[in-house]
Amino acid sequence: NVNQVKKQDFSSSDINSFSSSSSNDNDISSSTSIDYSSSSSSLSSSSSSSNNNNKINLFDSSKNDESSDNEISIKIIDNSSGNDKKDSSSSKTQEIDIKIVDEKQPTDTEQKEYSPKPDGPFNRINKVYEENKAVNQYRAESVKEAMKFAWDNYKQYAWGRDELNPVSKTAEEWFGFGITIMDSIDTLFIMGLKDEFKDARDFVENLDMAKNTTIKVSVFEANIRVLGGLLSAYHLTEDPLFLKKAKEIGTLLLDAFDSSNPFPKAFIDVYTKKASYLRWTQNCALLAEVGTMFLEFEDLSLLTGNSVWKEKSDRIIDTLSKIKTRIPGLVPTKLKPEGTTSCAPAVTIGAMGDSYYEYLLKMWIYRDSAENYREMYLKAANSIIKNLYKEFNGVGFMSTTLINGNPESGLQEHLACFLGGMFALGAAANVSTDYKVNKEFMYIGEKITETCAKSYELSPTGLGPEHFLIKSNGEFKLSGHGQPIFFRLRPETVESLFILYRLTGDTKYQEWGWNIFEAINKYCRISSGYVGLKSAPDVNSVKDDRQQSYFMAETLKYLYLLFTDSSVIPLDEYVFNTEAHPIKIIKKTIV
Ligand code: DMJ
Repeated sequence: NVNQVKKQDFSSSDINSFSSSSSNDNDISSSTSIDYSSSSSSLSSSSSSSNNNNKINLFDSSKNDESSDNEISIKIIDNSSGNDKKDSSSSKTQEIDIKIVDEKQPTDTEQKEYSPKPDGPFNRINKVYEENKAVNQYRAESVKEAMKFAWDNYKQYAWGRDELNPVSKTAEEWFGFGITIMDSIDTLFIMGLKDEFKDARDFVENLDMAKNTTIKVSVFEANIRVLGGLLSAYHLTEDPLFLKKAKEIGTLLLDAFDSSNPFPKAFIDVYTKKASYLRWTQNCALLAEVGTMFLEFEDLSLLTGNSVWKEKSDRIIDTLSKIKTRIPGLVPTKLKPEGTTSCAPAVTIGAMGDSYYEYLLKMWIYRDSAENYREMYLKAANSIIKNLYKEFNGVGFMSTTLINGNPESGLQEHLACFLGGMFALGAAANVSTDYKVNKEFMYIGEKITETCAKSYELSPTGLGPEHFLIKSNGEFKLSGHGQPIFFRLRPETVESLFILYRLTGDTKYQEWGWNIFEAINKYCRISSGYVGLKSAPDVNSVKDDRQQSYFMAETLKYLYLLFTDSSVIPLDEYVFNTEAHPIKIIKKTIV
């Protein structure tokens, strides 16, 4: 009777590898719907429950994030004696406790019971999932085992530090936030790795972020990995600790902004609060760095009720929307801090540009009243197809960079392989009002995904290189051409495979993903963790010495989701940040 009421990787570290300078430059709940209307500073929220007209002022800073359990005791008088004639003496008085469960209390790490999502544009896998259930379960378990193995080794050799160096069994300190833990929490939760999740939570609880003395914390990386990871952990668990910590890192990141410029500086010393630029960019901002904060910053404002992050994010998108571009929607990669002009004309959808384009779409998927994002996305997407997409003999690929208006012919970066999933997701969400345009987006998404998967399939190790070339007869060239061809455990291809599988139900994406997983196990798993290869196509390649934090955040998460059923992180309920941390969509209708 108790009722429960109720980028060394591109982007930033890769960005640093372009640098000529030294390594110093390492140098409310889901039931609440939010009305963003058009005014950015007066968000209001109303409960979706029709009989509750309470208006919550989300931006009331006095609101306490950590509400507590309420227990009330009530008396129930039972008159049902089974006798028509009422006899008050036979009434039974019962005292029962009603526990009002606060929605933000931590939940168990158990998986929810399987209740498949209805078929629709974001889910076409129920039938094929059931048909191959045993295989799917075996594969999901295998990926889970890989996650546990990677985690256990990190725990043994690098606990609390940023990343594990498996060959030397040492730890890599990058900017001192235990990045691997922050990046892994949600994956551990999704996979139901309870003990590991508990260890991660304990670490987060005891971490005093303001005491970090790393001089140069990358604002971009801290945003996508630390803030993104904590927000996602909060969305999945509703444990207030994660929101408290997200607020902590979000507050520290605010020091990267000053009132005169819209863009944040690239680094922040959270201890002294001094911000600095990337030295090798001559104080210019990089598009991917400043254009990949919208989702995390808005979500933090929404969840805390403090508009400060959304205001920064609005100012950035506003500035970017006004920059004059040679090609509609394609913003130059290096920008003046005041945001009025670019520092150089080159445009890229690969390293240093990539996730800006991803976030234009994802902001429109995330919330209502995001027409500015949609328009900017459509302009960019159409220009990408027109200027960078090519098909040679049926092989479709993206040249990632436009220099002086000309595409770098035939060269594709692995980092740009996320575009397959991006184009397909936009199509499924009907980002264009023109049916034919969405159809074309889906086609491009499928083509890019296929090409990226092929770069793995054709490689003797089964692992695709960082760069590959498509010749004019459609042949793949996986080596040479002066660009790095390492394999760094990156996620972009398996990310697209996962998205395409959910959207089409075509099991070929699962097969390609499984082959990649097996190749990773064959060539990258050593006794003390997972490492990359210096040369992806070389079966005798020298291994690198790094278990990248995004391997557990992204690569293993997407591989796991490729073999789970449609109830696990449904694409109409969550949008992934660029580091694969799922954030709850607040848009009322997404298709
Ligand atoms: C990740 O940190 C993110 O996906 C980022 O957007 C791009 N690079 C790495 C993984 O390759």
